[in-house]
Amino acid sequence: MASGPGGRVELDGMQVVKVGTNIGARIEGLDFASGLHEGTVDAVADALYEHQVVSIAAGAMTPEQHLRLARRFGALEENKTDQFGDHPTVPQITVIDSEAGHTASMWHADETFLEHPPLVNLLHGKTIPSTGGDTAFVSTALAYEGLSPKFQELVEGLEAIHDYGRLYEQGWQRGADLGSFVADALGKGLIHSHPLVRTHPVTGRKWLTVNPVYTRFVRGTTALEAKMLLDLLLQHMQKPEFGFRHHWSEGDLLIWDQQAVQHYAVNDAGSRRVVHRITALANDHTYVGVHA
Ligand SMILES: O=C(O)CCC(=O)C(=O)O
Repeated sequence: MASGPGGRVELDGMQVVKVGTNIGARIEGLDFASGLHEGTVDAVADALYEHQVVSIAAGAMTPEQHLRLARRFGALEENKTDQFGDHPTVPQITVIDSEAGHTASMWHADETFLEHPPLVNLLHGKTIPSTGGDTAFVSTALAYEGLSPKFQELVEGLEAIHDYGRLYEQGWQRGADLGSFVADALGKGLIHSHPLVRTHPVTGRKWLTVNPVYTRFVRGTTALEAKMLLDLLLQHMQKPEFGFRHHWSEGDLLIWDQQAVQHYAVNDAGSRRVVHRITALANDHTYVGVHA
């Protein structure tokens, strides 16, 4: 591996180019058509952990190539969500199609109501809109590092409850008729307590786990304290300096580290947008997904 000008790192023709000051890199020089060597796949993983979000011009990457790269990061989730679509032949691929009304225009980390939430998402851009439809990110690691030492100390000892029902509760609150969905979601028992601060197993960086979609309350605090604390942390996380926005080109493969960022699918596509998603879980866990 060699370092070149402009912060570039090269391995077997692969180049990593920073595209955001604090997070985000573009991987260039890979030829998906001829297949990736094991060392190159590892170098993609290294780039991901360093930059938190990476994109690659993957062209007409096949589902098999998509699956192979995703397996580098863990066991693959099988899609069973009522919010997105199924792939006709590959159960691990989730189809997100704006024409079918699929959207995830809210800040979130995926499935944090699980004991072991997903680790990495890999989205392949199949149909890209003429304008809009970006995917936006904020770094939960930078957000932690941006807190004052006194606040870091305060949040380190706390745990929060994340639950699947909260997703529907928010829709219900906005006026959609989702009361029965909340009851159904709560009945599934998809609810877990997580420390507010976790340490990334690869990078060793600390990151904030709370997100506006699934985090319900902070344990051992009053309702007002929990509300104020969550509001403060979630607002703090939105500092533009912690963020990065990917503007899609057809064939892009966008990979992000769920233990380092939260994401938001900007719902302003000027024409149809279709992306195919694969989600990697920790290797010793399997889960049939239900959510956004
Ligand atoms: O469509 C996107 O850009 C992101 C979709 C999303 O939120 C997800 O995969 O969890």
